[in-house]
Amino acid sequence: MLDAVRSSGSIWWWSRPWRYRSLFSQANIASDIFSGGDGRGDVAALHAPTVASNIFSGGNGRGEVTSNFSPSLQVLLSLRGMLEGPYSASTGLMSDALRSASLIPGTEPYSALGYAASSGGGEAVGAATLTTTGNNAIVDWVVVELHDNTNPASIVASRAALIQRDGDVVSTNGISPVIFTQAPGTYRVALRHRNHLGAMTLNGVALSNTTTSVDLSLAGTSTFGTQARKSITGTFPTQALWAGDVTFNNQLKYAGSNNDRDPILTAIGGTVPTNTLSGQYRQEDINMNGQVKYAGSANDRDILLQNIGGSVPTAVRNAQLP
Ligand SMILES: [Ca+2]
Ligand SMILES: [Ca+2]
Repeated sequence: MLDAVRSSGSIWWWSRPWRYRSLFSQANIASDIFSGGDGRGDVAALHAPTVASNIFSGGNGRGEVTSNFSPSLQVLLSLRGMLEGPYSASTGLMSDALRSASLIPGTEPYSALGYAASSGGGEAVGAATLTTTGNNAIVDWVVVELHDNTNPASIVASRAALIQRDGDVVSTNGISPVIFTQAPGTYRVALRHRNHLGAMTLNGVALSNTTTSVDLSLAGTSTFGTQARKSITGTFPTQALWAGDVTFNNQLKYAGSNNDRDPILTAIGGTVPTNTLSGQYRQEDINMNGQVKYAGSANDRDILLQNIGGSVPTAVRNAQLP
């Protein structure tokens, strides 16, 4: 920018940059600001990323674009719970034997079990997430459901998620709260697992795009129904989901049609009860140690028998879900 001044027959040139800097100091101003196009403040720098270009021609005006300040249609849930099968009351942690044996599938197993997700389904976990060890190591896949508060039989959203050894239920990155694409509101929260009985909060929980915590391992968190969880005693007492639903039909059954015991015997060959089956990710592996076992120490059948009452083999236990 040079100005010319004629003085005493000579031409003198000098720079005057300050004049232009002071006028246009803001970044990203549209070049057509004085020619009918977008004006100052309509560009991205002023938090109006989608202002309509027809601002001066009868269309939407500044501040009328809905994307500017609308709330997110997301709710974040920090859920915690325990699975009886892998839980140890002496450590307060669940075993991650399935993970350490590289048996946890990369894609959620619930679709293949016939679970009809109301949303979600097909969630996948990266191999790196399954390398974490310690308290936050991944134990298995679970399903988290949001139920309608006034009509709790209605599942309004569901997501497959991961559960850590210390009970935290996290999204597929192994760390974050579970996110639902759902309007903020009050929902009952249910936790389900492929061979445990699911449980749901008795009360509605206000969820929003700020993380809300729900801990189903605490006795103080009331649950829907009667004895929805198993009360485990020991050094680290907890409320855990009942183990033993091999058939994933919301019922523990030891004898009779569609019982949960026969598949264990069938899995190990069907005839020799002392056989074991190792190194597989199976519904019949109730204690989730990577081994299907019908008799002997740490077998998968005794847990089922205990959970239907321990003495009357025809007794059943039903999941307390609406
Ligand atoms: Ca069952
Ligand atoms: Ca087992």
